[in-house]
Formats: sequence, C-alpha cells, structure tokens
Amino acid sequence: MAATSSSAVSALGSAAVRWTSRCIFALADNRCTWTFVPQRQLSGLTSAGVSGQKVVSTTSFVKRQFSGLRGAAFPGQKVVSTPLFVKSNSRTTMTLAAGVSKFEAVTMAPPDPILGVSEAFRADTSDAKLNLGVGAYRTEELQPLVLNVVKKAEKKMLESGENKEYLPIEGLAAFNKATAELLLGADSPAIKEGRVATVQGLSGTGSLRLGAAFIQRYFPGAKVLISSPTWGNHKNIFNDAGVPWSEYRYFEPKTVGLDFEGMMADIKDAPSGSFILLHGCAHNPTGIDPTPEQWEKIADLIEEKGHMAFFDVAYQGFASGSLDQDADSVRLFVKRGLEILVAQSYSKNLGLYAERIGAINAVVHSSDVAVRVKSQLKRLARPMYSNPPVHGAKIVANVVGDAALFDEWRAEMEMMAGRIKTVRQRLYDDLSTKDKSGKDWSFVLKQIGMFSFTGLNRAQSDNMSDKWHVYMTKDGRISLAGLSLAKCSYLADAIIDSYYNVQ
Ligand code: KET
Repeated sequence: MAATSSSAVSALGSAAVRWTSRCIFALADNRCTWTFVPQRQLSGLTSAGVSGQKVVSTTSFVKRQFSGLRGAAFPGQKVVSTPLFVKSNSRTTMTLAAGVSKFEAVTMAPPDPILGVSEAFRADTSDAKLNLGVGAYRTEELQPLVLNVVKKAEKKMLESGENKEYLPIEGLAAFNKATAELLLGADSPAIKEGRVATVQGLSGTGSLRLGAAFIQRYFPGAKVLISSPTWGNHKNIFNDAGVPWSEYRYFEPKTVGLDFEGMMADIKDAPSGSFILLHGCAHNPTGIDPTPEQWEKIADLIEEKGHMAFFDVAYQGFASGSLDQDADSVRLFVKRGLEILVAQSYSKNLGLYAERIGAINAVVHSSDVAVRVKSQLKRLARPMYSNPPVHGAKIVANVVGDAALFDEWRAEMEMMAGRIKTVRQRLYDDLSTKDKSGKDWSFVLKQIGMFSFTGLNRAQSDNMSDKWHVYMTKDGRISLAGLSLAKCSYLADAIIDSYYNVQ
C-alpha cells in the first residue's frame, strides 16, 4: 500500500499527521515507511512544524508523528527494530520494520538510461534481439572486438615482464605524454612550453569527474553549461561533484541539425566565467558537430564572455576516421591561446572500454600555473581512488609510442569508422526503400560517429524493445556500432513500424 493522501494515514487510526498532503506513507510486508516532504518554502528551515503550540524542528516533528504510527502499522506485533531515520535532500524518511535490515529505508535506484539497456537486453531470450543501446563497437558478427594493436602491445608488455607496482597519483608518465600529444599534436607549442597539466584518469567518466571536482573546489559557484541533449551521464557527474549546471540549446528537431543561434544565445547569456561543456567531436547523442566556421564563432564568444571551454573528447578518430582532424576543435582553442579543460577517453578509439583509461588535461597560460593545477588535480585524485590502473595506460603508451603500432592503430580505427559508415548507408537505403510515404530519412547519413539520433520518442523506443527486441536508449538514440549489415533490414522494419504505428 502506498499513498500520498491523508486517507491512508487516517486509516491507521488516531495518528495525528498535520501535513498529510505532503506525506507519503507506505506499508508493505513487514515494513512501514513514512516520508515527509516539506513544502518548498519550509525546506531548509530548521523550525519546520508546529506541534501543539510549540515550534519544533522537522526532525522531531517527523519523529513525533511517526511514533504515533508505530502501533497502528504493526497491530499485535512486537516491533523489534528501532526506527530508521534517513534525511536526503529535503525529504525525511522514517522506516520501521519487524526484524529487518538497517538499510531498509534505502529505496531502489532507477536503472541507468544507457547501461540499464544492456541489462534489459541480457534478460531478453529472443533470437532476434539486438543491442543498440551502449556505444560499444561490435564486428559484423556482432561480437566485441579487441584490436590487433592492443593484442600486440599486451604481448610486448608480457614479454618485458612488467611489474604491478603502484603508479604515481598522476598516472604513467609515458601515457600522459602520449595522450597530450595525441590530443594537441606532437609539435604543440603548449606542450613544448610546459603549459599542459595532464593527469591520467579513470577513462572519460573518471576524468570528467576529476575536472568537475576541480571546478567545484577552485571555481565555487561557477556554472557548467551542458548541451541539450547530451550524453546521459554528464548531468550526474556535475551533480555528484556539487557543480551547478544548466543547458544550452543544441539540437533543432525540425532540421535534425544544430540550433547554432540558440546555442550561441545561451552561451552568451551565461554568467561570465562559466564552463562550457563541448563535445570535441561526434556529439553524443545527436551525431551533429559544429562546422569549422561555427567552432571559430564559439571560440570567439567564449573568449569574449570570459568563459572556459571544457571539452569531452570520447570519440577522437571515430568521427572522421582521422585522429588529427577530430582534435581540430580543441586545437583551435589552444592555438588562440585560450585556457581549456579536456577529458579524454580510450574506450572507443582503442576499444579499451573495461580498462578505464583516459586523462584530464588543463591547457593553461604558463608552466608555473600548469604545475600548480596538476598538483591540485593529484590532491583531488588521491582520496578518491589513490592512483589509476596501469594496464590500459601501458597499452596506450606502447601503441602511440611505436610508429608501426601507431600506423596499424590508425588503419584499424579507419576500419571501425568505415564499418559504421557502411551500416549507416545501408540503414538509410533500407528505410528509404521500405518507407513509401516519401519521408526524408537522410538525417541518418548526415549524422556522424557511433550513433544515429532517430527522433523516436519514448513510447516508440519502448515499442522497439517490447515488440521488436531492439534495445536502444529512450532518447531515441541507436548505436550503429552495434549494428550489422545483415540486421539493417530488420531494424528498418522496426523503426518504420514504431514511427508510424506508435504515437
Ligand atoms: N563522454 C561521452 C560523450 C561518452 O559518450 C562517453 C561514453 C564517455 C564520455 C565516457 O566513456 P568512458 O568509458 O568512461 O571513457 N559513452 C557510452 C558508454 C557509457 O554511457 O558509459 C555511451 O554513450 O553509450
């Protein structure tokens, strides 16, 4: 039983609950949970309730009301546990149960919008099932791929008998050098002048999180502007780091293109000194990037407003197939002498998803500042996870540091990017041939990177999984990296059915 009204509470008898409209009461199994949600104007106040004539705190008010419910919740039963009392944000939850866990008040978290899709996929027993949720590369046989260069680098590492000592807090020096060079170019003046602070991170996510912690500590109150829409985890990262954020317009559904005017207007309106989170290339989920001319204008505006760009580079090499070209946006800012933050990931371009290898870079005005920034990034990392894992770092350092392996990597990356382009084309062809209505599906071809942003709404996405066993994120994104040529026709049928037959 769960209710938000006074009836559920009064059904329990005489328990005097003053603000029943703001109380959520639930009684199930051996558990009685009572959540108090203060009115907006009351939240944050210590004196939140009036019991009798006395002003009491929220805590004691809730406790007092709750003890009135005890007897009614478990009539005739001896209640053995002491009430659990949990405060979270403005909510106060009390749980009372007969002989159960002290964690009883912990509620069920919702599934992750991206990784939760893989869980649902695994639970589906249909032979037709297709996982287009997570952005992870699969072969034409829909199997995960370990790149040849990775196998070669690992063989080298095994042969040289490397040890498992702790890395320094900032990570493997050879990796940090390689990753900064890959991002900014080996001949980058910023690197030569020692103006780049690089710290190895726990892949893109961990690097973004470290960057967010740095903003929280050194730019308290500064806001981060995030594109709308964006990768599903960005908001969580800044929320958990306690960094305020808001959104800037990015996607224009009518044109299935970039809302450049909206984007510029929102960046302009942000308080000076904001951080503008930009996808370095292959924007996730839309697959739409600004043109080189638009990037220039974005840099102009960020400079003019005294903002700072925070790049998320998770797909270097995956947008165009060229590592250099995909770093153009970042390099443009550096060439102009702008200070930036950049999080990098090797999950996609080297297929090192589970190795958790990436980096946070700060490109700053002087080597002196770079040294200090790096020292503080290390200081933030130490209590979080102490120091990063070594295996992926050594793979990257070996691949980037060896001319032959580096060339082979580029070829393998082109192969992956090429396969995605081929399925993109086939999906477009199938959609255009099967759909007789004349709808223009060419947006599928215009989008770049791993994904296609289909425009399917939540109900239509549900139809894709429920009826067709095609798993995708509920924002309408499909990962073409998880699609084979053989499955394109089936996918086109599923999309057309969902698009026209579900509202
Ligand atoms: N940034 C972006 C834009 C991104 O899409 C991802 C991963 C990451 C960072 C972080 O990846 P990491 O493995 O931490 O380096 N995106 C895919 C996987 C995920 O959601 O974790 C995805 O969108 O499917």
